[in-house]
Amino acid sequence: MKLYGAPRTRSFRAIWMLEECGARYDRVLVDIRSGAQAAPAYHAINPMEKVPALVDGEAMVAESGAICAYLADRFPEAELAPKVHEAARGRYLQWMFFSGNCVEPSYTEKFMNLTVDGSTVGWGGYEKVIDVLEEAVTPAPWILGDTFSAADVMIGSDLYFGVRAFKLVASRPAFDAYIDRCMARPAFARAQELESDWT
Ligand SMILES: N[C@@H](CCC(=O)N[C@@H](CS)C(=O)NCC(=O)O)C(=O)O
Repeated sequence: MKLYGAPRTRSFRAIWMLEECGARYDRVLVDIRSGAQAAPAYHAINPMEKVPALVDGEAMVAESGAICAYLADRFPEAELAPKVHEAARGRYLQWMFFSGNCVEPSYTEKFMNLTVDGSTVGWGGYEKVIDVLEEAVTPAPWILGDTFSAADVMIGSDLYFGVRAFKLVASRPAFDAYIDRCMARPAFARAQELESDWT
């Protein structure tokens, strides 16, 4: 299994997930700061020419959310996703998709100081997304309740980057407590080390 990525990018989320799974994998640096993502060999892996991307035998997966979902299913023994017949699978999928469909565009809205009509845009607007995230992480400890899942890797990395790393999102007590819980996971700490030492 090979993870293609670069330091200080969304590759962090994929490494965190690989570490949660206990996967054996190689990290392959795609030097996006010098344009390596446009090489034809990498284009064949991710036509968007962005990182991260995962290659597992014949399987190729790009998009960090899809990589997390793929890994949760690929390593069922890690128990990072409710099974298909379990009721929790519904909320699990909801939060897996909420990250890319709502959190990401809401961060872009905030970062670019855009004015949007919340009932027209699919993500409902930045303030709404932040309020919904606060509600989601309040019951604790994890987004599905007692069980940590790939949905926490998605939402946890969104909040870690939004609140702590980029300080784009004003913190709230529920965010701080949730991010602290995420950061206390050994897999999160290993991912931080591996990502910063990616040469
Ligand atoms: N939706 C993609 C976004 C990936 C993305 O934007 N990656 C950035 C780094 S965080 C990148 O590769 N940028 C290089 C470029 O666009 O040339 C995902 O979640 O994987």
